[in-house]
Amino acid sequence: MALISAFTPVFVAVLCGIIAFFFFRTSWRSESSSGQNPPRTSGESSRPWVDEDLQDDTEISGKDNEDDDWTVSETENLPHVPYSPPRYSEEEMMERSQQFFTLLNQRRSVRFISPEPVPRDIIHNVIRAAGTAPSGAHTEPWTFVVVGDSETKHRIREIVEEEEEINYKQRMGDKWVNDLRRLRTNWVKEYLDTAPYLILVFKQTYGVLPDGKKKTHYYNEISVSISCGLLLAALQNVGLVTVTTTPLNCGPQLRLLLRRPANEKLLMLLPVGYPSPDATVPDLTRKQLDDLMVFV
Ligand code: IYR
Repeated sequence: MALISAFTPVFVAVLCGIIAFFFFRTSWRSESSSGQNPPRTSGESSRPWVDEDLQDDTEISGKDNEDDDWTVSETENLPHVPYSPPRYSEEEMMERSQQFFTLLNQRRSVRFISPEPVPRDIIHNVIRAAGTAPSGAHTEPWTFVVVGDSETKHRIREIVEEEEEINYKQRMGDKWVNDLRRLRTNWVKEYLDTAPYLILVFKQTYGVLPDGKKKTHYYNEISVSISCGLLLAALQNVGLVTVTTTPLNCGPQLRLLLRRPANEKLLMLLPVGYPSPDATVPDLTRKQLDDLMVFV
């Protein structure tokens, strides 16, 4: 008994030491994850689908580029003109809205694309349609690179498959790979060879004027994403198919291959063509109106 009470101060000191050790270790950990330390690489990221190459804040007043020469837009010299688009009767509106929904509801992401050629003028028109998208301050921050050359398509396939294999095996993580299992996707992308065209959509993170000054491209990612939506609708309208792919970590290599400038970042890669005669798609259903709309 006497021995225990003699050791009590020692026990208390050791206990305090252990508690202090765990306390400081925990608070150091929470600090390091609160943005004080350098960002984690995509391999360790909790959001592995956010491509590192696409993370930029050039549109926030170019704050990372304060030394650069940014232009200031001219003000008030743009004329405003009358606008009167077609006006339909309510019956026509009903009919047109129903038809448009039916058309878009037939769209599916198709991974089996026929090599059958597609007239180039049709590709020109669908890209014109995509280029009608609204954009921040009408900056039109998009570049659509159309690849029809077989060798370039094959090189793109090699780059994408090499990165995608690492994505599936390491970067994406078990949960993501498991979530995709029922869609039967993997890193082998035959459509990158077979599709008559690959359309690589780049967002311009800023513009470069003829005098070399930079121009802010507000909301460039949202603007280009809207243009991609219009492009998908335009393709559906002519009976062509595609699959929206965002090849993770391939942007820089593909940008160099296609000799695009440093202000352009790959947002989406769309293989385009007719579906293969034996094409299949997963038997998915869409949400009903009540599940996707809230009316207030
Ligand atoms: N980019 C990969 C993985 C992939 C991710 C999502 I989210 C999909 O809906 C489908 C695939 C690929 O293209 O295979």
